[in-house]
Amino acid sequence: MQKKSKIYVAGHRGLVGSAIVRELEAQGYTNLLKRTRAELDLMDQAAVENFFKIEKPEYVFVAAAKVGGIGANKSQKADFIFENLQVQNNLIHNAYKFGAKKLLFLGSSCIYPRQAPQPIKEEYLLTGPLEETNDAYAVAKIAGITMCQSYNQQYGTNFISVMPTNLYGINDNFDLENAHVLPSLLRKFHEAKLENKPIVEVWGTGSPMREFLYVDDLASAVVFLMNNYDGSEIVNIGTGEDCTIKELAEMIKEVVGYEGQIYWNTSKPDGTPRKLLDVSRLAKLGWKYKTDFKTGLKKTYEWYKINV
Ligand code: GFB
Repeated sequence: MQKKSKIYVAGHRGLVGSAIVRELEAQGYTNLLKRTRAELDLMDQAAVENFFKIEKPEYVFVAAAKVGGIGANKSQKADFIFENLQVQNNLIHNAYKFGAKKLLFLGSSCIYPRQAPQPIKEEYLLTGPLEETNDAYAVAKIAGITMCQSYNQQYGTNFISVMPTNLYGINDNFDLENAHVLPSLLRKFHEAKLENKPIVEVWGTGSPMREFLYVDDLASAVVFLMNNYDGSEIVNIGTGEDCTIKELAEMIKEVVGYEGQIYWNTSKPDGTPRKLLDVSRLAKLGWKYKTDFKTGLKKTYEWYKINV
């Protein structure tokens, strides 16, 4: 990308999209294209086609998606598969139709088989059954990856797909029913501290393991890959380290300064036992994450206290 390239960030207001915009601006890219949902409904095929026809972006970051934690994924499977397929089809097809130079598609680490060997290598994709709680979302994302690969093969496009691990950071979703575990627990422990609640409910057994990447690092990785990677093979983006949900809860309890007890509600699902990504492909390309977990957690909590 050149500093004046026309770069469209689809989903620019979300956790990932807003971080990508911050990273692009910090690196001096001045010609960024953004549309709010009110300005452009990405579910509307004709509207998206018209937008690409007029604007003809050169680079497209597909950071628009319907996303959520285990609760949302389990209870809204129809919405997750329909909305994600619709949005990515519209963006990928029109990026091809109106000659985008390059597109970066964002998947997720939940696309891998539930029992994949750990750490998970990119080639383990489609080698086993998916995690039930998020199979609808995973199938949609796998379709997006396959679509990018198919358009590259048939039409000679340059559409790359990247698989981030669990992300967190400023501008995340803190809704207790639909959010991911980290923002949910930050909010639960924070509110319990303010309201002097004696106990905080945490879902599941606490034994599953999760890897967390600070969203600004993800943004740095996707800008790096947009500028340095042209393959059709997917690329994992993560830290290569994970912890149990129990350790996460203890860390968040400490960062927030909550003194009460934790109640493990095992009627809630645990989800995938582990999904640690093998990040050696990305390391070989020359990128590594920077923000250590404690620092990222503190930054996110500071932001939360001021903005939420
Ligand atoms: O981030 P999360 O909701 O989704 O993490 P996944 C779920 C894990 O955290 C489960 C535990 O083991 C939950 O039992 N957990 C404990 C909680 N307390 C809470 C809580 O208050 N809220 C939530 N949400 N979880 C998602 C996929 O899987 O990962 C998505 O469903 C996406 O599709 C995302 O891929 C990155 O990490 O299990």
